[in-house]
Amino acid sequence: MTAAVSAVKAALRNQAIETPSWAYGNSGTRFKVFAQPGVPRTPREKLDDAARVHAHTGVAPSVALHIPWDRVDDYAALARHAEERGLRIGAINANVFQDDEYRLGSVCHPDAAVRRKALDHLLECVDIMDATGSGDLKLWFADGTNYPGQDDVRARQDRLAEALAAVYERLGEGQRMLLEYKLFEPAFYTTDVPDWGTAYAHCLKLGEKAQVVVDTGHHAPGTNIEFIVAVLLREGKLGGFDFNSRFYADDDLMVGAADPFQLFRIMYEVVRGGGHESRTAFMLDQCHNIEPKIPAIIRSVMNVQEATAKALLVDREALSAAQAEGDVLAANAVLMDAYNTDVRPLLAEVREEMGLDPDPIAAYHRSGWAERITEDRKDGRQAGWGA
Ligand code: PSV
Ligand code: MN
Ligand code: MN
Repeated sequence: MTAAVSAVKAALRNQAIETPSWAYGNSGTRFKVFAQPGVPRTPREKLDDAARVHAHTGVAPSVALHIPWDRVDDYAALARHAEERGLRIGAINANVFQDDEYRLGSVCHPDAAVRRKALDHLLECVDIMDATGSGDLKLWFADGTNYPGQDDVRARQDRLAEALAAVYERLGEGQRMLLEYKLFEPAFYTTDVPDWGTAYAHCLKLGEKAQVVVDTGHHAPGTNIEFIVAVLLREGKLGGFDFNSRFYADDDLMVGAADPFQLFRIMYEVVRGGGHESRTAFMLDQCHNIEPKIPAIIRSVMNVQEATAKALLVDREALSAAQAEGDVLAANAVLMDAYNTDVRPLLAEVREEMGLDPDPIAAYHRSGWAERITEDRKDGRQAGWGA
């Protein structure tokens, strides 16, 4: 094995892909949620399922929580439950979009009492980080307006900045605030954090513990996401990803399903910028509405691994030489050679070296877990959107 291949394998072994607790629960569109047999009823059961994903892939050691969807009385006990299964609690996602009071927004709401309620929730999420050992607070705001003139756009930015500063102050040693942007939805005219520029401007003012999250589904069609990734990494402001696929808007389909070439281009910029060796968080943010959830999450983890492997295989020396010579076709060919490499045998080897089955999905199907949870979880209310 050449030194280069062993370095690629080491990077693949060390990659950590975070799975979202909500992907294990029932989800759907605004038209229908199709319940599936065996779906978890509690945050603990979501962790039990996440442990199966980690057991078969070896690279999914943390689980993001969404509060209040994953509200429990004792968060330290929940973290212990994770630990006993070889997992840890990942990003705490604050949810300030589901209560009736948030009709006109949360931290940007015109009424100070609603803003206070939202801020209290964000601060509670930092308490939960303390209790679970989580290092990341993930903030996505559904705030915005539907009609021109509805509210003062600049005043809303001031309110946002005020809330973010209060949360930032509360962060402890080693804790980060990850600010997510989204082009539109649920607001249709203005969104208060619509793009990476707005998120970056707020994070820059706050300080080094504040970084931007790139959710791959949150851009206008045709946006060059890898360029955003390159710029944010260069500025030390790429906190992480919410990975998923989109064909139209925020589709939340499996990452790498719609456009594996885009995922490769993103991962190449991550590798190029050293993001795979830094604290950049590789999180999934997906919903599995019609497909079985655990195998879909395993497939998603594998898709990220495949794109990463291809990005790591790019011959950087040959690429730099072609770029320096202005040889457009040769430079493009270096990237395409890596993209067109079948990395599945390499990843199968990596898994075998980790003591895993080379085919995680087949191993999951053989494990009997799906049959077991279908039987064990017949009673009670399944977890799903809003629960
Ligand atoms: C919003 O569309 C979002 O991407 C945010 O990350 C939320 O936390 C998540 O979806 C909820 O599914
Ligand atoms: Mn997201
Ligand atoms: Mn989204």
